[in-house]
Amino acid sequence: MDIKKLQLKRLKKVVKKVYNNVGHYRKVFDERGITPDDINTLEDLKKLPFTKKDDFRKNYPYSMLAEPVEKIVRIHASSGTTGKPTVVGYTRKDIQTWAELMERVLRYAGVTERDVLHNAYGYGLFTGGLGFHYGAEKLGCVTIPISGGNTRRQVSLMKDLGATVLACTPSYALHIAETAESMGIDIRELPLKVGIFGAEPWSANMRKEIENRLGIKALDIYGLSEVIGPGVACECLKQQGLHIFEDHFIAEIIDPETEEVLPYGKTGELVLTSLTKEALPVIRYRTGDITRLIKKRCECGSIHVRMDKIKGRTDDMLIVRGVNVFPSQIESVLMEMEGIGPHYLLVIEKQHALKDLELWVETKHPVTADVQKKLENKIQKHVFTVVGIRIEVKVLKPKTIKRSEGKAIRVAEKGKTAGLV
Ligand code: DLL
Repeated sequence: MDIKKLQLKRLKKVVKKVYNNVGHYRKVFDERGITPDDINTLEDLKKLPFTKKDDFRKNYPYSMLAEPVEKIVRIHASSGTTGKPTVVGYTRKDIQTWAELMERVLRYAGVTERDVLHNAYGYGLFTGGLGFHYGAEKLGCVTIPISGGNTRRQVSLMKDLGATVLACTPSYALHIAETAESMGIDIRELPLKVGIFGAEPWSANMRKEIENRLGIKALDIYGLSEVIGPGVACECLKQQGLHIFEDHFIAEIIDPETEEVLPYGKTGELVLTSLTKEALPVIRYRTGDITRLIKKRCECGSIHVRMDKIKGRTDDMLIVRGVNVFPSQIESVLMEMEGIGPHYLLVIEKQHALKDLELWVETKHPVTADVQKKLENKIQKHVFTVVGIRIEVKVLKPKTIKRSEGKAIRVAEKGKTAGLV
């Protein structure tokens, strides 16, 4: 069936389901005077209200579920740095759908039953570990459920068990590379060939750094707990953007201020509607992630539309003297500089009414005070040229900034950096 026809059929079904089963959707649809009968074309999606993270908070923990508890077989939750976490539920069929999507991700990366997958995403309430695990078992490769942490042991096991695929956050991939170097192990000599990295923003230059240090092809994977977990979109071996699996999700890009839907190619906030989820369908979920859709078909032959690498989250965007800056832009600048390590921290004076921003970054090798001063000036100039803002730069000794085992912390408030360096 044509993908658009399939999407419409599934959209009608899911809209009916949430209207009948979820108090929140019934209420917000009623407020707009919309019923499921108003959805007759894909364009009609625009009539439906957006869903926000706050709706999950208000309906904590179970009221967004469209199935009774006896149909739920699994719960996950997003970390939620502020307030309550977002709780998400899955039916048995949802777990199967998710495993199919994750198997697809692995196939896009060229993984086969002969591969050995070292899965260093965290197992537990976070969707990364188990999401990859079920997809890998479905595909039939050897799955190593190592989870995050104890990095020296990770390196030894990767070597001993002959890992060919690495799955973890991009920042943890770098930590693994660094740990291997300190153990005198050249990871590029190992059979490892591909990495599937996501759960946090990472720049194109970070990709180069990871590929060089690990001697692999590094692919991007995207997803979020509210929508299913990892497996919403991923790169193929062409590395030209992430394919959004359109048989299961409809993607829109909106202007985050006006909420107007933007055309293909325009950058804005990604909005996702799930088409096949049973326990927790989401209608027009505002992800907070900034990207754009690419209309042109990919050379790989996939029918699924692509999006650019995520630039950052709307709530991570810093406004420095009127200029909008995403941490990934600063990261990109740093990665191009000789002698500077890929580990950094942006230290802000105050979250709101932002005035001052400091960039803390490490050198790769120990340097003299003189070289350190020169580097600070050089980085400051470079950031100014590329990003357009003048910021304070503090060059630190190698291995001062805390390494991440999951999602890296890139922004911290001044006075609250204890434990981060
Ligand atoms: O991070 C799911 C996941 C696990 C994705 C493993 C990929 C790999 P949450 O913890 O709910 O779920 O966080 C979702 O993480 O809204 C983005 O802001 C960010 N994110 C996820 N993947 C990427 C990516 C998982 N490839 C939030 N690039 C999302 C940039 C990403 N940001």
